[in-house]
Amino acid sequence: MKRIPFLDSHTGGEPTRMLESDAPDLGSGSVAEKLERFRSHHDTFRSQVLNEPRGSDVLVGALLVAPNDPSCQFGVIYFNNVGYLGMCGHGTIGIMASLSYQGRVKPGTYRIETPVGIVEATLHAGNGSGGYPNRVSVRNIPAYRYLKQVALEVDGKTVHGDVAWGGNWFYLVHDHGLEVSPQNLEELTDFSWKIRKALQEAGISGANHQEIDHVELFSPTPEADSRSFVLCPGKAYDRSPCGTGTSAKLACLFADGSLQDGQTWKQQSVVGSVFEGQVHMDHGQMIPTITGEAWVMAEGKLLVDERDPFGEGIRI
Ligand code: PYC
Repeated sequence: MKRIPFLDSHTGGEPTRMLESDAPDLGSGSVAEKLERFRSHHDTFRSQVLNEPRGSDVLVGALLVAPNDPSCQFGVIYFNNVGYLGMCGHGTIGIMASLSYQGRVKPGTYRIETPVGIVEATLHAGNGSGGYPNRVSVRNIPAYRYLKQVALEVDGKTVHGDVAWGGNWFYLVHDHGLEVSPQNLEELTDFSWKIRKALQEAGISGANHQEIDHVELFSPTPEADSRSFVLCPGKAYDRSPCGTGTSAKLACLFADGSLQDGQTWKQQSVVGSVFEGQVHMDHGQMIPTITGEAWVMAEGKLLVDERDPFGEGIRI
């Protein structure tokens, strides 16, 4: 019987499963190199701990690994039901709150090596209702808008979207004509998935031909500066406002002159949770910072019986 310790949290409704011990040995080198070893040689572990029946399509995994950069305290690889993420904003808030719950971090700033660069996570003082500090600001890697208002034919209508990088690639759409509400999740999912496919068919990608695997649909809301529905690569929607998606949004606003250095932007998710975001220019690069709270919700050991026909998780 294999036993894999985990700690689950959620950030604005979006879950993160933090794992560390009893994981495959990914060798030495940078976190980006470890991710490649994970992907090529240990993908079964991803499916085992994240896919049904031990996990679900919504869950994001966060494997803590030793950082290569000596200035970092932690390294992390994020993954989901279909593959791997460059960065994950809600996940970074989630692991900081989880480490805080475990007593491994105190309020202060920590540097974390991810496959796409180093982020800084600040755990704020003050206890959440669980009695541990759980409010976190993530100073992300530089974000930028790559393409502006790219037209796309989807389901007989034309939408326009910016292509932006916030640690993952996003296509950000305002003129979709759909209601961004929890009552409309099926239609939002369906349309966003069609957008994703249409982007592929039209050969529209991020820089260096990288696939745009996240779609964001925005609408106005009286409760924040904007509300969004974010579709993730495995067709699950993000219950949080999406940290990397909010970063991409901030990059577009900043590029349009609609957001100033240091100004706060409140991004609400389709289920109502809110991240606060700001941008700061640093050496000519636009650096987003995202703030939110996470809550621990389960800890234990996943059990994998070697005779279990679904021991490797259900891969679709
Ligand atoms: O918060 O960056 C994020 C994220 C990416 C995918 C799911 N959440």
